[in-house]
Amino acid sequence: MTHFIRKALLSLVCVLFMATQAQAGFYKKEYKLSVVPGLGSGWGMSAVYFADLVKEKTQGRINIKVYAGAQLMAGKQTSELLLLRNGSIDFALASTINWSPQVKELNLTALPFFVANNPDRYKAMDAIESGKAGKMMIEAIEKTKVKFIGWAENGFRELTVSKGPINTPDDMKGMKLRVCGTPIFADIFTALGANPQAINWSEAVTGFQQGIVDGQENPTNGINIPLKVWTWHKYLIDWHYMIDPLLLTANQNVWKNFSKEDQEIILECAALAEKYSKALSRLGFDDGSSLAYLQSIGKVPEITDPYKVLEDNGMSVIRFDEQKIKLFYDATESVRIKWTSQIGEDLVSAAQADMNSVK
Ligand code: X2X
Repeated sequence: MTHFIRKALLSLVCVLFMATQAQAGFYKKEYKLSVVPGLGSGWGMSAVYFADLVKEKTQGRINIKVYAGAQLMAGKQTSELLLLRNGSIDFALASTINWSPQVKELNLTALPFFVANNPDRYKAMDAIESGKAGKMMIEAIEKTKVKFIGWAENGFRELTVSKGPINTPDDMKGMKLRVCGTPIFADIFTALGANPQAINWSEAVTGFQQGIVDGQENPTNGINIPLKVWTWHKYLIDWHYMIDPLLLTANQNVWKNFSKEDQEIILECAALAEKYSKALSRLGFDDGSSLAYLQSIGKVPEITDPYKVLEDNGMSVIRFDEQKIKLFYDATESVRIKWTSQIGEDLVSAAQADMNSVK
């Protein structure tokens, strides 16, 4: 009898154990989070911030390690989505730019002079993400069977060049510019008369060192400053021609294996990471709210005045006024038309409506 009870109890314990596991799944010792640039970039810092928060708030149950420098995809940044889908990568803090070859909707914010063509470019970006257009983008991402967890930000992309200044599209004639291997970039820079060169980020710096290209475009706080871009380029064209939102995402099976409670915690951490990431990206370019936020969480970075740092390091910053923007806007009209039909008229109109609602 005792033997029978003991056996029954043992079975019961086994069943209960299996039930909890079925609900929550087995957790891996380490989850790999992919990031294309280095750990010193705003992007890398945001990824580490997120991973640290998750570890702390799950009391170590979920241990995410950030793999920077595109190392999980051997440098080939446009294969990140595929690797996340097939489970080689567990999490990604990914750029729309690197996924847009596969998810056409993600070209939306790469439409030239589209988001920044608003009185407050940051408000316009936030309105898209929290509006109808953002919802449509998330649906497009989740159709590829990855879990969308939250937004973050690489930033508005500014041009840096070794030869300058650039004031009109004519000044860009024949310039060799490094771009990522995503088709809309080739179209934009070809329309402006330049000579775009598709080079993975992992090889781009060598290209700058060797002078293979005359310039490149990337966000100032997130990439250009940490990279010390002034080492090779003397001009920064502050034109905000497009913005690069980041997508915090997870492999679908990895996500499903987490308990409901842990999923909630991850989403909370993602919301905090979004605030941190946006503040890093916008610091020195907005009305001061990014600085105030970073102060409130005790994470003010060393550099708070990006224009001063660029100039102190010998760069000429060419700020584009409305008149100059108009020249570049007109020169890229054909790109907006072509890519609006690729992205989908409905999505582009939804984004326009979202942005208009905060004008
Ligand atoms: O390749 C780039 O320029 C970078 C680092 O910004 C992205 O991955 C989109």
